[in-house]
Amino acid sequence: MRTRVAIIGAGPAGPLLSHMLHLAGIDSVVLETRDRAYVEARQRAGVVEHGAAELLQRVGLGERMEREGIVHSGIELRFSGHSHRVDFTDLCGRTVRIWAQTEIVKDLVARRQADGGQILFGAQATAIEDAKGDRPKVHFVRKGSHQVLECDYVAACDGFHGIGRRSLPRQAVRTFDRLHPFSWLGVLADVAPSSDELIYARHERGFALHSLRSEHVSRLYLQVPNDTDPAQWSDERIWDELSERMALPGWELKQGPIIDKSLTPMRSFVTEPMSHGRLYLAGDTAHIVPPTGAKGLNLALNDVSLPAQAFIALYTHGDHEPLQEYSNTALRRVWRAEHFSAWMTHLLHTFEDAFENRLQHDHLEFLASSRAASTQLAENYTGIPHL
Ligand code: RFL
Ligand code: PHB
Repeated sequence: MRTRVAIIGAGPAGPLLSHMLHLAGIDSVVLETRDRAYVEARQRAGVVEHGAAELLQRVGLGERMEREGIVHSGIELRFSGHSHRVDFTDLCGRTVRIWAQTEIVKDLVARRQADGGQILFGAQATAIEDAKGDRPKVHFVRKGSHQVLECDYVAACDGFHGIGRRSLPRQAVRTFDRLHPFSWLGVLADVAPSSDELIYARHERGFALHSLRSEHVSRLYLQVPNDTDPAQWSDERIWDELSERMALPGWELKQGPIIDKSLTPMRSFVTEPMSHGRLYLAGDTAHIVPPTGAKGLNLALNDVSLPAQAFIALYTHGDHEPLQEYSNTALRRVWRAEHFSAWMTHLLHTFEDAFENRLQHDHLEFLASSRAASTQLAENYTGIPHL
């Protein structure tokens, strides 16, 4: 089997790259270890920033998002019984969209299949051979048989636990890693959202987030200790804790059946550089952010738009430079998102340290009173263009 670009992983990053290459007439094959139903149902992100929404529209994948997604022009911060709205439109002229990652993946997979693209589900990449040579190969196992995909380039979009990052020689990379001392217990609930906008709440019992998936489905998160077993959290306990952490006079959290429950560790992680020879890393395989800043999906989409343009420059104009510059260009946006995500995480979660908690409170008061401080949050949350 042979293709120009071998892509590992069909999260949002891999199929978007394959689609963008297809628009320029460049052939690719996507290998995905899971089946189609699994990747289309995996509950994850829900916020699409301004530039990422524009990117999806530009490549013809924005139609359902435009029709069914919800435009949000601000978020609410809750702390010490106060509420402060950060008005994105007023502060920086941009908005975000509530549009689930599951829907983006569904549209991408359907579009690749309609265009005759190859996404091989149930195909687990096991090794990347000769990334430094002219003819790299990806070894994979499908239906019990070992196969080889020969290619010009490999794009590893295989998430944090994939083989892409681990295929870079240890001496060629530097990694930056921080595991935060808490996790998120996330639930999906069959109940109309209790607020029109996202609520980020800091409470002495811990952080809580109110998000949504549609007019009928709410998505909520609670800060919990790292070793939490979601099975120990009954639906009643979850609703009680959410209500207490988000409490505001005159406001009530609507409750309903919980249809999904999961635990997400909070990690910050970056690999430098994001390429080695003919192997390019994109998305969660190269970097992880804690979800407080809603940046992971957006970084993954932005990452792949760079190699897509770089492969197009190479195959259509023989221009190697954008591909050579990929890692440096991508890392600028990655580090901005890392800083913002760590900062939001720090601002809103409860720590053991009393001094730290007192500083957070002061910072939240400052955000609520300073337009400049709120503007930097709005700029980063909606996504800084041209970074
Ligand atoms: P993915 O989505 O992990 O996809 C990688 C794919 O690669 C496959 N794979 C392999 N395939 C073949 N061979 C192998 N050896 C393979 N190893 C792995 C996997 O099966 C999988 O299908 O990575 P990608 O494409 O880089 O996308 C990254 C995003 O999924 C992630 O950053 C976001 O979901 C993060 N995130 C959020 N991001 C936002 O921008 N906004 C948000 O609101 C937001 N909320 C979240 C989040 C992530 C969360 N969790 C569960 C981690 C909320 C949560 C709770
Ligand atoms: C979500 O809707 O899943 C979501 C929203 C905002 C975040 C993280 C997750 O910061």
